[in-house]
Amino acid sequence: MSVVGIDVGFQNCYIAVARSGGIETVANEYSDRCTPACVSLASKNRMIGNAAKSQVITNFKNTVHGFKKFHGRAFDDPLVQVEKPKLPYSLHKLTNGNAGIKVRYLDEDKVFTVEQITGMLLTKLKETSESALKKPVVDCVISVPSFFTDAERRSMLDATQIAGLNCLRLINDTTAVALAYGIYKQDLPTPEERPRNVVFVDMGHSSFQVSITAFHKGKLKVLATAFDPYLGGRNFDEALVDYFCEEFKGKYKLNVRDNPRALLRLYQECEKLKKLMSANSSDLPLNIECFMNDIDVSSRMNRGQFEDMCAQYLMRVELPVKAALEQSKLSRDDIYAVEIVGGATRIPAVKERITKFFCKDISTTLNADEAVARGCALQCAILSPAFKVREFSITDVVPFPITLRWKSPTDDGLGECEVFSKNHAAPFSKVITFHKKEPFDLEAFYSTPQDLPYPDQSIGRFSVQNVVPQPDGDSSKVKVKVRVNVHGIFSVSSASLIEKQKGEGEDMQIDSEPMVQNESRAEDQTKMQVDQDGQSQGDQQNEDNSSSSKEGASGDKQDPAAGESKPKVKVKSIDLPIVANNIRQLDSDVLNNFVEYERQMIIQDKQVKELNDAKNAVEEYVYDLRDKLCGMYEKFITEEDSNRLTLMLENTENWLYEDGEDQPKQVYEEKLDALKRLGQPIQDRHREHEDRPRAFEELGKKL
Ligand code: ATP
Ligand code: K
Ligand code: MG
Repeated sequence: MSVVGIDVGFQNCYIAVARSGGIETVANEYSDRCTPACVSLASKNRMIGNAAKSQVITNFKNTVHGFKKFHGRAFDDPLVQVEKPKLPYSLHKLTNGNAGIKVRYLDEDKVFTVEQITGMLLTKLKETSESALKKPVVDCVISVPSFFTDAERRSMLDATQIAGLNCLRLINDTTAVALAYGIYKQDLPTPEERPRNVVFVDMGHSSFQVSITAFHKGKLKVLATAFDPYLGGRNFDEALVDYFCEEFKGKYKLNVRDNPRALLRLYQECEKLKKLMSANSSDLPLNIECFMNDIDVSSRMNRGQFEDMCAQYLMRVELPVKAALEQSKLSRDDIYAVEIVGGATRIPAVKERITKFFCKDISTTLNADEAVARGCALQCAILSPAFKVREFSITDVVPFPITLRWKSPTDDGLGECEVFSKNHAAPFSKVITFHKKEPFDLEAFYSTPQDLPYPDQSIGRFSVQNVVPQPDGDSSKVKVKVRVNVHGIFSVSSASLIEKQKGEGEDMQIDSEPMVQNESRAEDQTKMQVDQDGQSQGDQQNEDNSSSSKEGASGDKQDPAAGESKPKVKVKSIDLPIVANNIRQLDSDVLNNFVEYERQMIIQDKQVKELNDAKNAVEEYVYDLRDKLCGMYEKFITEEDSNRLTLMLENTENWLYEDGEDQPKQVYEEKLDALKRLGQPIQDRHREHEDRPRAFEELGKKL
């Protein structure tokens, strides 16, 4: 089992793995620990990560970035419509109404779903972790923003499956950071002591998240989360881009927005300038050569101007911070530390706003770029039975309240109740008791559409089937388990019908208000229960799907229907099937097709890579041998042979740019072999010569 944590950022992705006893962030083949969230499609292959980023300008129509926000969204979604005109690539409405990404790939027009694009990115991240760990990677933990709704989380999980990953947990960004902060702290309060409350702030490229977390020895509990899903580093880039577009219109008569390439370059330069301004408050230049219509442009900017320009964004920093503190019901004095991560928290004005709000210096003890990935890897290590790591229990929160509404075909009465309030502990299961004579539907939805950063409040419809009256015609007691699972996804996870046995008292509660009870066991205890049932701990996340008919339900004790004085009666519980509808998730056959297609694309990329490697090997050999012929090999070949070989090398080089430009792999391999047959004897003579004195030396040492 692999221990891998992945931070899939809007702009930057990081991977951390467990290796030789510790958690470390790993670098990709470019020796870069950051892999850009970028995928570029081409006529023969795909480029992903750093290689794709270098195509952003040259192949802008087919280079996809900034897609994280499209997860689980329809093409007509207002957010998608706002983003669309800013994208250098095209979006396309899929038959299911979702937003697809239209590109040219293998010389054909193709539309990919966002799950496929993220799947491609994850394929790359999977390969990077595999080469770091030198073994196949399947199990992992991946981070998502804390404000992601069910649809977005499900879409993210679909993407992990497309990449052949098994995501053990989708963990919220700020919760991963909290784990990275807490797990190594030796001085956390004991259970009797007051908790240590820490604020975590993460401003990335696209969003701003805040959480307040209470720590005790061996555990953390998130008290509150708040966010601005639309505030991040890119807003600051955009402010600069807007400014310079205006300026260049007047100064150079350039319409930058009409030229996608120029606009993309301006974005890149503005981001660089923004970063420079974080370290430097003086006037800084912006120079772009041959920007548009062969015109070089130049301008200047300083931090003061920049902050004025971004006042509207800076104003928004305080809001989630304040909201989180209010929800946590703590005062500023209860806060032990404010830890900031995320690239955009490096903007001095952003830091100032946070410092000012808490009247407290902020800490930067965590690695701003890597903390999320490290937290993910730590969570993966905790979940892995193969890896020894300090136990640390995590209680997260439900970001948006969830309501359940029910009705059955012949019922006139509709009912609803809020099953999970805002900031309710998660993961968590509850059992709701209904009294029903026939199958019924449960409609789950987010209760507060005005706070939801998603246009549709519905979560799904769950039909509880096979409900029948009792033999005496009475309603049956139906216990329904609702759950927010480890990924933060809601479901009606199981239902059972409790058969009345002879001798049981009459049930007076008929089809009235259902009874909600917290399952008597919290998440950690659920695990114990699972163990008792003879399943391994590793199966815990599959618990949702487990179904078996058991004698006696464990939640029964608190049920008032079974009166306290009555002798304990045996009840039989029968599992009921649940059919989930309107869940925003890919159909399994569609998903399987995507999995298969991804595999084919991986093979295609591998073939292209092998072909390029074979071609490059010929080129390298030509250059290497030519250099050596007039250098170290000079004494080991006759002048005549050397001239002949040099000519041959020159011919090969020309061939590589002409007929040899596009040949099957085998042709390059044969070419290389032919060259080596001539080069090898020279190399051998040289080596023999070199080894001889060394052999004498060795002999001398021995004597
Ligand atoms: P998200 O969390 O929204 O999904 P992300 O995780 O990809 O995005 P990060 O890598 O945390 O984002 O941060 C990237 C942002 O931080 C970019 O806008 C980048 O320009 C900005 N950034 C990085 N370094 C600096 C700096 N020194 N000064 C200002 N901004 C910076
Ligand atoms: K990141
Ligand atoms: Mg991030």
